Amino acid sequence: MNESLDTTIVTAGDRAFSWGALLLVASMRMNGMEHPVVVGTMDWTDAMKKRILALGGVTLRELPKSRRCVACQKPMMMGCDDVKTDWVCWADADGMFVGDCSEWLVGEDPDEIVIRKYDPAPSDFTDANLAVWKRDVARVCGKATECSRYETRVNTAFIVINRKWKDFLERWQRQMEEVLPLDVGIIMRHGTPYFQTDESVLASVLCFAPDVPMVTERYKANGSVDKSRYFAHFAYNPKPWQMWNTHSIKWRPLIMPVVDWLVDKGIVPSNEIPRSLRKAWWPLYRCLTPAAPWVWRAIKLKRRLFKV
Ligand SMILES: [Mn+2]
Repeated sequence: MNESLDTTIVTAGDRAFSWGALLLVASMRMNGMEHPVVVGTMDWTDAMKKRILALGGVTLRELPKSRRCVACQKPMMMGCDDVKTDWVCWADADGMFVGDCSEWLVGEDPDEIVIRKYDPAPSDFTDANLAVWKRDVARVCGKATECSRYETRVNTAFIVINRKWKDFLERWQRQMEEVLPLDVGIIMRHGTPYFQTDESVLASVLCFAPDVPMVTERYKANGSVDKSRYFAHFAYNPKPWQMWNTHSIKWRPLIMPVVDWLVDKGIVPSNEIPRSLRKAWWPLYRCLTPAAPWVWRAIKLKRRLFKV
């Protein structure tokens, strides 16, 4: 196994994702992954900052105030000065490491970017959208390749890249600033050219920009070579620390040991665990899973309307 610590894990989240980031970093430490971690925070409580710092080897960096979703800060965070190692690994705060994943945190080839390609290509990977990507890449980067390098796009929940690609990270950041609206949320309208925001823009750059790293053909962090060591990504809302949905309940047996570990280590008192992660509340949350997306949307709407 590759025991190299020459990589920094970078993640970020607003207050709503602070519990996700805590679980992510706790899953590393619990599995013996001692790599340095940089966490971008936005409006976190002091208690959450204290908890994540207690895991050791963690640097916090306040994210710039922006109306764009936190995901649009990924390349800036990966390229920031707090990262001192030759490699950097982005891991979404709505994800967790299962087992010791040290081996997947460094690339095999510095010229490659380790990132998962969708297979099959998502429905927004259309000729019309590709034409917009190519036009925008040419406008911002000065030129674009004639044809797309790939026949699908990438997923940005987990990325490993060598820091020699700092200019490329800056180009991804600049491209987002140029093509995404100033107040963009986590996704845009379905079918639009940049529907998946940071993910769509990275795909446009990888497909058409000059001088970019090649996407690896050997993505392993999804358990493809070892089913016991992988990065689990909790797609779909609500997230496990909010409510359980029909997709996420399969992750519960993996998440609960991390919660127990945080309590055992004295990092979080058991009465401060979010209700969805407390065993006593499980029967209720389990009943709610089919309705979770709607219940969660209603709670969020109520919060927005009444500012509670
Ligand atoms: Mn995510």
